[in-house]
Amino acid sequence: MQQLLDYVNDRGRAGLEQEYAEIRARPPDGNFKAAKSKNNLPKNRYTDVLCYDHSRVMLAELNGEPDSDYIHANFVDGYKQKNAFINTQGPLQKTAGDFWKMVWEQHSLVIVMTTRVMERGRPKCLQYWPNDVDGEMTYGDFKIRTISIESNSDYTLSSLILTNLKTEENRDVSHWQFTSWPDYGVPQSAKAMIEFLERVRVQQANMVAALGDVWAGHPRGPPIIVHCSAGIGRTGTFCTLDICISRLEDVGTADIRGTVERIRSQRAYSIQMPDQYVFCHLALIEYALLKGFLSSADLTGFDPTADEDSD
Ligand code: PTR
Ligand code: PTR
Repeated sequence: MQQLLDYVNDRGRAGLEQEYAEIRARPPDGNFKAAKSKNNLPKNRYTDVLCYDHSRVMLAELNGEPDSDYIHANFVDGYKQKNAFINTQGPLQKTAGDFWKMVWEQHSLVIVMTTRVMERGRPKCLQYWPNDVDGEMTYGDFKIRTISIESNSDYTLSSLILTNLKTEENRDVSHWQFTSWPDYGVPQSAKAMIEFLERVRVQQANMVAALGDVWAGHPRGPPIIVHCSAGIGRTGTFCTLDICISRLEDVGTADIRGTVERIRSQRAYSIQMPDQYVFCHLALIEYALLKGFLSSADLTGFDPTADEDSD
């Protein structure tokens, strides 16, 4: 981990921002054919944020409905785990039925949302789940009921029951909304984000374990769905941190740049702001300190903001 400290110290904030600019300057490496098809254009929240073909999540097609397999969502690998995540945009009124269909078809148990529904007076995401206990909503073939809510200053956890109205089957889904992360920005402190992330992992592990044999061959279970508004900036930052923390726990090293590049190869444009790229470094250092991979003595002379105003 000393390596990460040296890396950040050598570059300073300006150097990391430069590194991010290099990553971002690379053109997307893949096609966006499905996202650009005439039927699908209205299903994209932002016209300038498209969804790769090669990693997209396909919905079971509806007979006679062209392009009904499309949703703005991509599989993203985790640390030594293929398709650990599905990164997606915040559902729109016209895509909320598709969103819940995806949750159902992929057997997802946990949804992570890193945006608020409205930010600075603008809609960022549909209120696609009931935000009151016993509230119910229906989208397409799915009914969603909220059975409990736990709120604190940085995040809200809602326990939901998802019902497939066609088969009348019920499933538990756990919804985790991080509420103190501004779009185009970073959380004020990494602590809350780290706690959030750890609780999300424990939740996924508990839900997978509770299903017993169902996930026997895949002990880490189905993909965790992660979304913000566009599903690239904050979503990409969350996944970067999760992957880097897993690597740190496993082999004690960090590879933030490589992680961001890999995520971007599956979910185009992931990590939207230089600040978010810098945040990944600082948050990982904070995590390393919290968990004893680094001691405060290691931080003597560490000043990532040193180059802040140098150019
Ligand atoms: N067209 C939007 C823009 O003007 O920036 C696209 C966009 C929106 C991109 C939000 C990123 C956004 O952030 P996030 O992925 O964190 O929701
Ligand atoms: N409105 C967004 C922005 O300007 O950041 C839309 C956008 C998103 C534009 C991604 C370009 C993007 O690609 P890249 O991250 O590769 O520059």
